[in-house]
Amino acid sequence: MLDELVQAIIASDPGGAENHTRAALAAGIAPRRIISEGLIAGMDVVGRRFRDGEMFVPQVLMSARAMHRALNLVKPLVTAGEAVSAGKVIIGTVKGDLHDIGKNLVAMLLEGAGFEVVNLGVDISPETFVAAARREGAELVAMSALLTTTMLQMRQVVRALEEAGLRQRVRVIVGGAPVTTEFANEIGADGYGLDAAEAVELSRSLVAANRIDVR
Ligand code: B1M
Repeated sequence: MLDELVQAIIASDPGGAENHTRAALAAGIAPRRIISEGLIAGMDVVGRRFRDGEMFVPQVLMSARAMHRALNLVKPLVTAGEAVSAGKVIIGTVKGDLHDIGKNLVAMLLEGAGFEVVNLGVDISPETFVAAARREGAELVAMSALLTTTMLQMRQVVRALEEAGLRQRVRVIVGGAPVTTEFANEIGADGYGLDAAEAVELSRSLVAANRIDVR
């Protein structure tokens, strides 16, 4: 039954995802299992296929819509004790930059992977990133930039997090077409994601390592 849900997500089929979720709930499958073995499993495949060029932006957006439809059914049923977040992420496109398609894909795949995502939108100042990271108790700040001019803002955000005393507990990842691993290292970020799937893998490993560090 959960296999069918996984297939509906991969097939970018919101109606199917909703139906299979209802069927799984009716069969008594725990909401938490539906999320991890249905929705997250499906979005994992979507992320990998997108990275490998086997799925394209419109399909990924429809898969994310399917995931959200199903998630809306199960989320209210997840009890407080059952809800295990993969981590809390603040994501935004940096100041001066209005490109948001790639950033939204990253946000959707992160959500699909079980992260709690606060999507700030576009044209986000360092002060806004810092305020959101503090307010939300974020474990990760994720920044996107598509312009060679605006990617420089990422350095300001890293500095602002340092000045606010948050850098120890908040990991930072960056991405977007002009960004590189070298640039990420140079500005003191914790990692660079080439694409949305890589951003998810990186986020998983950074949050897991950070949770061990702060224990
Ligand atoms: Co703009 N634009 N644009 N644009 N635009 C580019 C980026 C450009 C390369 C086009 C070109 O000249 N060939 C060029 C940048 C040149 C440069 O700086 N090197 C450019 C320019 C110059 C501009 C304007 C300055 C044009 C003008 O007004 N003269 C202007 C700037 C506005 C501003 O931001 N202040 C501008 C405006 C726009 C539109 C508003 C028209 C529109 C954006 C609409 C929107 O986003 N809602 C737009 C678009 C659509 C593009 C192109 C055509 C497509 C970008 C896109 O969405 N790609 C782009 C050319 C191109 O890339 N072919 C271009 C699809 C998306 C899925 O990919 O965003 O790369 P991408 O995201 C990928 C990865 O990069 C990565 O994962 C994603 C999925 O795998 N990724 C991350 C992204 N963020 C990540 C974060 C991570 C990890 C991975 O971790 C946190």
